[in-house]
Amino acid sequence: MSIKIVLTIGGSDSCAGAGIQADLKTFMSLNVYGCSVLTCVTSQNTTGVNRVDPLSPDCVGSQINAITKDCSVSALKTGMLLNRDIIERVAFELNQIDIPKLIDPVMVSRAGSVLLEEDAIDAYRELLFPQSALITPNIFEANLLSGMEIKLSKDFEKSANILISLGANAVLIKGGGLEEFKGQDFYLDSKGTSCWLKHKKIKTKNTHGSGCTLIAAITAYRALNFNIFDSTIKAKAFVEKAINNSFSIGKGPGTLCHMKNNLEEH
Ligand code: PXL
Repeated sequence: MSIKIVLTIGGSDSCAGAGIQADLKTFMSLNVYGCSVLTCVTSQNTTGVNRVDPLSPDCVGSQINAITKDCSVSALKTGMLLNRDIIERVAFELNQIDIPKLIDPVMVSRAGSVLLEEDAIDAYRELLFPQSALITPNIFEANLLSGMEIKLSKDFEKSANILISLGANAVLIKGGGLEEFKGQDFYLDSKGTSCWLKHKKIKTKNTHGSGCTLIAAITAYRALNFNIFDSTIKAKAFVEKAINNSFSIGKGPGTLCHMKNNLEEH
């Protein structure tokens, strides 16, 4: 059997709704084989993040080397990179690999947890955006990266243009963090294709991990040879189904359903 291999580089989420765990579940559901490089370990549950422990940049670099020297990876994504030293090392390693690289500039979760040290924002712009096939900031991350605040729907395009001018090949700004833009994401690429991708507002609190799941699904479809735009559209449909089937696992917001059988039944 031949199967496409993808790689995720990011943090562990102990409640497994986001981070590396969400990525691996998404990859499996979409029939690609996921390898994983850990950058940090978060101690979190559905009520919040209690603690974050980083791995050393050498450890992160060594994991990337181990995989890329052996396996033929078709596409990769980055998630929580936590600090400047890790971003620098990841950027250095990724510069040697010529495959589609999808960058989720994880800084703040929807629930408001800070997931990136403050002095690391520039490193995203300088080192990772120029190598990216796609970046997928949420509204709060787009605001920090572009230096302007998105308030109205016309601001998405302005912000996306700034992010493209910083070197990203394509940008998807995820609206879900603000109630009025739930289910609405704005896409722009360096060739000028732009479009709103919308799905119905789904009334649920169980959306933990939707950003990770979305870019993991885009990465999986890209590895399956769809272009970035088509991969994004297909991934949106996957996430909509995964949110429609979401469930509670603790006292706080629950998680998307990544289980293939349940998604197919819906
Ligand atoms: O959703 C962003 C994200 C990424 N990675 C990890 C996370 C989260 C959000 O909670 O915990 C490990």
